[in-house]
Amino acid sequence: MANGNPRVLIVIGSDSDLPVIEATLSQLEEFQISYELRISSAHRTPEETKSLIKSAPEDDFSLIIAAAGLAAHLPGVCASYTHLPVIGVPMGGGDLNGLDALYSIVMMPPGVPVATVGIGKIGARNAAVLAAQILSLKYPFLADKIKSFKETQREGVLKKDESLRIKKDYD
Ligand code: RP5
Repeated sequence: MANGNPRVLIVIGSDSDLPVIEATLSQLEEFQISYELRISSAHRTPEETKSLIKSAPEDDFSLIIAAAGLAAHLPGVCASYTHLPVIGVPMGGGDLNGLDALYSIVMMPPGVPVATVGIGKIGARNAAVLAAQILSLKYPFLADKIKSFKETQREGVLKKDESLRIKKDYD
């Protein structure tokens, strides 16, 4: 635990996932959650992935966010090697537009869940929000940050409603 701040391990299957996972990084930064990003592939570097994930608790990580595309086994493999919560982010692209990754990540066998978010950048951002919500159970400063994050969203919608309201009356 760095200065009372939880640490999140982010694992991506390839550097080609980086442009999408930047949405996770910036949202974690907004919440001031410490993180480390690593590239590790369930298929291309299976042994290194195993040791990275097995050592995550002693390396002081509280939660893992794993992102991969195509036959995306990385989040599930991470979940198989750790008791830490794993959030899976399916990457879009490929001939199946990310549906392959979504199904691979979400359809885990009983007893080995991966908390799966949506495909692509929206999911990547939500992964950070979900991580903050899970970690807020132990770190109260995050509960305050999430509350104000939600309040900002609420105000944004109200403001848009005010400026975009469309009305049509027929007598
Ligand atoms: C997955 O295969 C990676 O997570 C990436 O989304 C996809 C393609 O990888 P590259 O061929 O671009 O390295 O394992």
